[in-house]
Amino acid sequence: MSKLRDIQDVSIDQGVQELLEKARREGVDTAFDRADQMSTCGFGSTGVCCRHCLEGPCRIAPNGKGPQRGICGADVHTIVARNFLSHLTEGAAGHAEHGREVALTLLEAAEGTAPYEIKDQGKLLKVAQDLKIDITNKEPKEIAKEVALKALEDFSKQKGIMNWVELRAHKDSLATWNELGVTPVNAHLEISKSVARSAMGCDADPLNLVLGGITMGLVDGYAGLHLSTDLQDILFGTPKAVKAQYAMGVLKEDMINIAVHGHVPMLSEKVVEWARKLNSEAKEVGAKGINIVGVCCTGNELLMRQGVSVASSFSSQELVIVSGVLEAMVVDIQCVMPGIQAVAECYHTDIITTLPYVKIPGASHIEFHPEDADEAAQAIVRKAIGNFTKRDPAKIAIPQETVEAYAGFSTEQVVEALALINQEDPLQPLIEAITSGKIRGVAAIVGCTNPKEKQDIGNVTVAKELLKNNVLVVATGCAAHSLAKHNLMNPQGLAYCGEELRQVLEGIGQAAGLPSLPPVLHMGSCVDNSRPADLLTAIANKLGLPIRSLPVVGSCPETHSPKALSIGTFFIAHGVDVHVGVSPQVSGSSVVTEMLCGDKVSEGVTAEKVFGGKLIYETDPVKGAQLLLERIDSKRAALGI
Ligand code: CUV
Ligand code: SF4
Repeated sequence: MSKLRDIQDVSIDQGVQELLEKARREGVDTAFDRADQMSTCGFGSTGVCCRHCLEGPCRIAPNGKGPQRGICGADVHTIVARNFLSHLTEGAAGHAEHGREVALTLLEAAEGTAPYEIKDQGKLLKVAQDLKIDITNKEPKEIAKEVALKALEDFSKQKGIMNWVELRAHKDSLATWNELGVTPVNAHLEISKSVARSAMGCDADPLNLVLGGITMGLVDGYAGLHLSTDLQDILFGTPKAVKAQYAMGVLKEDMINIAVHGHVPMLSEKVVEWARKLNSEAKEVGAKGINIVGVCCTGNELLMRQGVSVASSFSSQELVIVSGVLEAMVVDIQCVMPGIQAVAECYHTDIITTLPYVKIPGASHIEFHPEDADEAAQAIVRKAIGNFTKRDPAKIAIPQETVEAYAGFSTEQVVEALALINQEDPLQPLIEAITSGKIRGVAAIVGCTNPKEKQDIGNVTVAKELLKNNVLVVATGCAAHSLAKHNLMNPQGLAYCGEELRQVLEGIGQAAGLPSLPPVLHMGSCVDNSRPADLLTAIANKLGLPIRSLPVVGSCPETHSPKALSIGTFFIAHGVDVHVGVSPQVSGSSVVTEMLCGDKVSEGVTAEKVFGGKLIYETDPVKGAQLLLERIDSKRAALGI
């Protein structure tokens, strides 16, 4: 067995370190330790292994020493491009399914068959108007139904372009995509086409395959991110500034702890609602009440709208169970490690899966459908209550630390805060700060944590480097967990900001009656990457510039998920440079690497030439931040600011 990393090399979060130590002591296997025992495959990690048909698997030997084509004759560039496209397709499919589930729920809520309200009627009207739906003399439910049907067209129409692309895309970006023929018609059609073209004997042209990948990025961005955010805001409310706690210390010994984990808020919102309603039943079994804690993007969703505290990001999800005080972990889709069940079996915790197409052997299954959401959520909460007395006192250990974080920065909330400075023209103070150089640029730090990596260090280091250089930082996903836990979402983190950025944050905060805005603005879950995109589109429109010319960048320092690649591609298609700190598994092909990462003077077609933004792969977070700063500066120089 390979040697396990020292605890200090696994995470910079002390609570995670404590729980990992406990897990090792108790003989519990976790992703961090499995990562140490897994040897990385040199073929797979460079993208040169093809499993697209049963003639293979075929793999291309590096340095020309061995076969240079698969049995079908596919060369390394075809194989790498096809594998890259498959990753993007998987990512886009995950977010598109998320969008479709929310659209169906909105429809059922509008028709009165699912127990959800329309919490944000203002947003409903806004989205309806943007979709050019006639709203005169119509009840909110009628309008919601029409909006939901428009959304579902994005999974069915056979001609034209997706409604949500038309609704949300910047016109210059759209013109580029139309010219290239990459604009999606409907999400399902494009995903299906993408799977079909990656099969043996179909698309073999690396450039064409990469362009297919751009379509997947757009499917992800519009049918996934934008559509989900818009409809979730309508159903559950548009986030407003909130204050909550982060880190493992949010677990409470005297309460029934339920972790909600996954992505789609239909389930988690109901669990929170029923946890409140069934609080008295918790007291009957001797607990003080019910404590809901968030994990992964469900954590972000609940934090943003309900102020629910957040226990863990992706890579440490199993360790929440190791605390010995978790009565249940209820999950829906995506980023749910199958390993949680084996860990749960060492404690009293119940893993509860909820969707017919996401099950884990050994876990309990309480099926969740929007129509009977109330019944399912009650059953889930009661199951957790029933577990409270089964705890083993000898196995309880909750890390002490919690960290305060401000979150809830939807685009609407940001604009509202800015309007306190300039009511007529809310974006003006932000634009003025950027043009004057007080804010050097804007960066979105997004994506995951990865058990192979030292948890939080990449996300936090990139953020601190950028803040120090007066870059305004927004965050989503598990990257937001990292930044919050390390004080970058509360006033303590102002110490990491450059002087000029700090003045801007204090100026805006004070107009809103706060000492300051936090150094990093938490914009939500992964699908909420639509929010920074919306903000960019608004700024670009206001300036009459394409998004590609703005000094903005994205960074995904610790990703594990193909979803992060498809979101990154969505941003690159807008001309935004995207840094990744984990290998995107394309280095086996010089041609594909050049298309994604090459620059203007490269031979052949590159993302930078076509879109104005590229992929930057750099494992060292300090260097990664440096490369992003260079890109910000060159875009500023081109604008003459
Ligand atoms: Ni969608 S995709 S690990 S939960 S951010 Fe977290 Fe976020 Fe990555 Fe998964
Ligand atoms: Fe091999 Fe070609 Fe089949 Fe891939 S598609 S496994 S390269 S024969």
